Amino acid sequence: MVKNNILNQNNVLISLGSNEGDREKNLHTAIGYLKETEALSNIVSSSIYETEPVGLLDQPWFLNIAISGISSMPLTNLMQLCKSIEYAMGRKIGVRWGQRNIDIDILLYGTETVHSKQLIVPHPRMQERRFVLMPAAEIAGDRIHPIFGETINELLQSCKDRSIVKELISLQTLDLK
Ligand code: PH2
Ligand code: MG
Ligand code: MG
Repeated sequence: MVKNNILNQNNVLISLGSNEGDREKNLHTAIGYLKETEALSNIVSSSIYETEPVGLLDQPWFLNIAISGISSMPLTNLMQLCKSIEYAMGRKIGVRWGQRNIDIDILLYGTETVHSKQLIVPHPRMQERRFVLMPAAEIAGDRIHPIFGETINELLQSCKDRSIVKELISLQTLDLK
């Protein structure tokens, strides 16, 4: 297998969302866990956006954020870690696309593409969702989607989703320490 580089460090792009409880605190807590476990280093985060629910409309508005970082953790382990953070934060198994206190989705993992029963990377619906692409474009607009061969900025430009996504807490004022 050809590794991305000799240290096998991968540039990871993650989307987080919350529409239950203290939404902002939930995002901070989840990012804190990712830092603490050293799953990700060199974390860069987007602003926090308040977003209209997509898929299942009758639920509270979300806060969404995107973060990028470097990870030397294999993709499946990182996915398991994201799931265990959701579990540790008390996420309940609810309806698909329904209300949740925290959702952590891996969008991109280096240039890897995986399509298994447990995991699909790149995230299969990222190109259809403004609430994913807007925050992601803020920190990784030039990153190329390994399947579509287009940048995040280009995907955002051609995205037909017109649901509302508004910047709530700008990167400048966001304190993610
Ligand atoms: N997540 C979903 C379904 N719908 N809508 C918004 N605005 N933000 C989300 O994070 C979101 C959603 C399923 O993961
Ligand atoms: Mg999701
Ligand atoms: Mg998810």
